[in-house]
Amino acid sequence: KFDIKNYIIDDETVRKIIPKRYSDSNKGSYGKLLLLTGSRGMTGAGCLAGKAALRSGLGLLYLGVPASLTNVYDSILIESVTLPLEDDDTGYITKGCIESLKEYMAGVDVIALGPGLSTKGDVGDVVFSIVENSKVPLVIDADGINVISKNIEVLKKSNVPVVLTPHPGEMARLLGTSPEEVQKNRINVARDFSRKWNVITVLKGSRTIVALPDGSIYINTTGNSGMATGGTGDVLTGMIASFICQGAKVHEGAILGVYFHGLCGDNIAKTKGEYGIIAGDLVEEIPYVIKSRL
Ligand code: NPW
Ligand code: AMP
Ligand code: MG
Repeated sequence: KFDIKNYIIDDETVRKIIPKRYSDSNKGSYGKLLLLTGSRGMTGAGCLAGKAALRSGLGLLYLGVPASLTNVYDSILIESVTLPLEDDDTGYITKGCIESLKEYMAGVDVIALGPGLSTKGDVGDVVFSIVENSKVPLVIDADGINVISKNIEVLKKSNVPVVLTPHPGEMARLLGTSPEEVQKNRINVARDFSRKWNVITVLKGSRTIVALPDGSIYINTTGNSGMATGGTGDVLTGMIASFICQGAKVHEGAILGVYFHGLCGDNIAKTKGEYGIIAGDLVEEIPYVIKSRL
């Protein structure tokens, strides 16, 4: 068979697909993102993802978060609009929020979900409802992936492009295998998963792979071991969603996200080295790496 297409993601790839900005534009021109995130003890994930989306050029950020935790987001993410979701009063969303979510979902261009959500209580029901009902592209990470692992057939009920961003541990949960098995055969694992479930798979790790449903594979060339630290994946989720919101094709949003995310890590490593990078450093580096490739 000669239909296998593997590509490298490098400077040349991304320069052609960075969404343009126009002088005659406004915040609506650069998209509205709904980020469903957060649970007790994991508010940082959404703050990182949300800030990364804004630093990547997003027009408007809406944070769907457990009602009892909104204070955290209101004080940390002062540029975003907080949408309180019905919760159990201890910081875990409940099924009751599905109705209000439907209203919020109607007004946005992309929905990102999963960072810091937890898998407790009704999170699964809420995530499945979004997968089944969304009319806009979805970027699903972390606990969004973890609950889908328990009911993977739900992916067939989606009517929109879906990007899944598993790390090898999450990919193993999706497949019912071990991270070691995933790592042994990263390209084929990602390719088979994308073909079977008709999704764009971003299999993270050293040399992140972006796999498309048609079998194409894009291999990233940026990034380093300094990025192996808590919260860096949450930053990537925000970046990918942001580029799609700004008008990139869905798979191009994934390619732009992984490339610039890794480039943030590489730039920072030039001064700080690979030991002391933290996820928030990546967020602050985003504007500079984009500017460097325009
Ligand atoms: P190990 O430990 O190496 O044996 P989980 P999580 C494996 C939120 N966060 N290669 C790993 O295996 C996230 O958004 C919140 C091989 C382990 O078994 C999620 O909602 C933060 N194996 C939630 O926490 C900051 C690998 O996967 C498992 C691997 C849980 O997400 C932190 C670990 O993954 C965090 O982002 C690799 N490259 N990578 C906040 N500030 O609010 C991972 N594994 O159990 O899914 O836990 O990724 O921390
Ligand atoms: P997560 O595990 O969800 O927080 O995601 C970790 C992020 O850091 C992903 O984007 C990985 O690709 C990246 N990352 C982690 N370790 C490395 C590494 N050794 N080399 C390059 N990138 C890495
Ligand atoms: Mg993660």
